[in-house]
Amino acid sequence: MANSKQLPVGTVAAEPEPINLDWSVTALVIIDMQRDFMEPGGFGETLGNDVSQLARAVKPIASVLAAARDLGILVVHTREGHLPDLSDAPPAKIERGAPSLRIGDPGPMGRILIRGEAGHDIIPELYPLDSEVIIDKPGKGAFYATELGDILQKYGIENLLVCGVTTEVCVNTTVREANDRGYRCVVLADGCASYFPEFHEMGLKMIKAQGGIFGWVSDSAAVLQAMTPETSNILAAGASR
Ligand code: C5J
Repeated sequence: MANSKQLPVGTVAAEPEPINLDWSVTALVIIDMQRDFMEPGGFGETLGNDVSQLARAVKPIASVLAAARDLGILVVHTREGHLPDLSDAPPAKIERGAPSLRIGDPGPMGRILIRGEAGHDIIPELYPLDSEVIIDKPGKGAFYATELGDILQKYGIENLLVCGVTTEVCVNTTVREANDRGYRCVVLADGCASYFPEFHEMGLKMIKAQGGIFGWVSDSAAVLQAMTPETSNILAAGASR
């Protein structure tokens, strides 16, 4: 079941080169914009991180999300987290390090990184519509132990616009999984963030290096321009595909 609407093709300015995206077969994938990563008292902060580093990604994602909704492209939100009985959380993940609270412990937003708790929810600014896909994932990659691959196949998706947190962990892992499955991934630089700015930079460099070994890197302004029918060029010279 491909997108029932015939949508235009847009040329996205990106590195290492521009890319033409047929919006009918493109999905916006927003990774883990959850309170547990974004707000004080959640999983991210228990690991000793400065969660304020991630706020910069919210506005760029919100603008692309609004445009994607207007255009009618498939929107997928992911959430990292575990079942209340922790049966899907490997001991190796729970036990490592010396966090102030471990996965499953009670915190100010409910149990840390547990499905159904307030901290596991997506931040209000990017809250999913009922019609949008939500993928609950136990790992860092959105394909591991989830139905994401089946859903993308059902909709005939070939390209992913990827954003969210954190750049070098769940965004990078998902892009690598998607690349191996044959998807063209375009990562929004300003729609991603890390607790470590240097990891953000390197995480993006790793994706676009070597002729785009894992995918393309663009930004919200370029994607918004390519989503606007009046300004998007169909199959512009120099763009791949
Ligand atoms: C992390 C994520 N950083 N969503 N998760 O543990 O990147």
